[in-house]
This record gives sequence, C-alpha cells and structure tokens, in this order.
Amino acid sequence: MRILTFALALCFASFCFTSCQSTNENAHTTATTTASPPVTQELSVVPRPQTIVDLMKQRGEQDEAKPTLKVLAPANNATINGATVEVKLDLSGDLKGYMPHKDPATGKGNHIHVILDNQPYEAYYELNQPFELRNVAEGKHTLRVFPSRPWHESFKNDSAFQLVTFTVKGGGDASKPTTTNKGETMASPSKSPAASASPTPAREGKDMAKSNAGEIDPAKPLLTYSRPKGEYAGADADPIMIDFWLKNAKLQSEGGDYRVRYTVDGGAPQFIDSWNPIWLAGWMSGKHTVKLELVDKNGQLVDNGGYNATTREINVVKK
Ligand SMILES: [Cu+2]
Repeated sequence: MRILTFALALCFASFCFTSCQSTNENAHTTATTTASPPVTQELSVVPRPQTIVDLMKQRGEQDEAKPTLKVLAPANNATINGATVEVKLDLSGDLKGYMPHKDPATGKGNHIHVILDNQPYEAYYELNQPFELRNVAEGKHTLRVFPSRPWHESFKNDSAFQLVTFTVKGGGDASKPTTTNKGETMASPSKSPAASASPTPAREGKDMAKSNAGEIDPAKPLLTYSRPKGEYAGADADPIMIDFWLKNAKLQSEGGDYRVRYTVDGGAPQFIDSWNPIWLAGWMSGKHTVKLELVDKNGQLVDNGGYNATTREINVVKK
C-alpha cells in the first residue's frame, strides 16, 4: 500500500512536472507572440536615389546653377491693403539653363518654394505672372523664397534665398477674397474651366492658413524647414528627403558651431552636420511627424522667432 501510494505520488509529481513545464512553454510562446508586434519603424540614411542621380544627368548643368532670386513684391517693409498679397520674383544669376516651369504632362518641374511666416512652402512655377497669397491675416508677416528642383531639393548658394517682411492691413478671414480657386486647389491655366474663356489665365496662388510673422532677426542664424511636406505615396515614399535652408549659420563639418537636429515621431534625435539633403529609408505607412531644429554645439536650441524649431506632419502611403 505504501509502495503504491509512493508510486502514485511519484507519478503525480512527474505528471505535474511535465504539465507545468508544458504550461510554461505555452505561456512563454504566448508571451513572445504578444511582445513581438508591432514592428517598429527603423529609419536609415541612404544615398541619393538612383532615379534622381539619373535625372540629374539628363538635366545637364542646371543643377550646378547659382541662381539669384530677388523679391520684387511685396517690397521689404511694405504695407499691403487687403488680404491678397501678390508675390513677384526676379530670377537671374548663373542659371545654366535652370528655369522654373511645370511640365503639363508630368505636373513636375523646377519651382520656387514660397514660405509665408513659418507655414509649409507653396510651389511657384511660372514667374512671368505673380503668385497670389490669398486670405492673408492682418498683421506682420515674413516671406521666404528659394529655387528648388523637381524633386524639391533647394539651391543653396547665398543669393538663392531671400527674406522680406511686410504688413497686411484689412486682411484675414473677415475680408476673405472672392477667389474662384479656394482650398487646396492651385490655380492652374490648364485645369481651370474658366481659363479657356478668360483672356487672362488664372494665376497661381493659394489660400493661406492664418498666421503672423515670428519675431525674427534676419541677421541671426535662421533655419528654414523645406522638406518633407504633405503626402508621399508609392516609390516616392521610400526614401524620403529632408532638406532645409540655412542662413547665417555654418554646420560643424563646415567649420561652424551649429548642428541641425531632426526627430521623427518624437523618437531619438539625430544630427545633420553638413548642409546637404539626406534621404531616410524605412518609413511605415501612416502619419509621421518630422521636427527640424537648429542647435548649438551644446545641443541648445538657437531660437529665432520660433522658426528654428519646426514640426511638420507627413502622410506616408506605401503600396
Ligand atoms: Cu518643391
């Protein structure tokens, strides 16, 4: 009887051991399965995409241009009556064939990045007619402009960048202009139904979000956020370029004290130490934030009216 009890106990213990072990294994497997997703986005800096390298070869010398951009209107320190501000630019200098123009077939081409205050830039293609900033709020504003390539990489010679300050009187929502091109729709001679009937084609322009100028000092270091912006789909979504304009500041690898810090989705900050675009690969579908900041050698933000720390939301649609 005692032997039987012992045997039973042994058997039970053995069963328990095996069963416990298998339970543990199951628990372990389950825990692992639960812990592995979601897959985290790991971005890496990759070389300039081959498609752009090939495009640059086709474009000849123009990517070596040293364009000089001048703001004819609004004049620096001008006061504009009404909510529509006409932007007129003059492009000169060593252009090597560079000229802004939208190819109607592809919808792409060289263009100027036009930035009201610290809003996302607008693309301006045909310089022979003004670009209209519509529904501009009353008060003080800055306008920043610089030439860009079809893939939105900016020209970085000193005379390419211009900044003017102006004031709008009687602007804003209350006096919203009667424009036929509202919201996201860019005025385009080829797309506007009125264009064929009208002797003067519709101007390029955009309804602007409400904003005013930051208290910026144009003589101090200024970082201008340019790209990324908006929606990226398919092949354009990977890699994605970060590009910016720097005024009155040299980065560390160019003999200066400054660094550009970028942060994606609030993650670990990374640094750019030479003034060139970078391409980041590994984006997951969905919305992302990209923050660009100008910092000193101690990692402290170098403020200039709030423009030197800018966060944009982009949307990545991978197929
Ligand atoms: Cu662009």
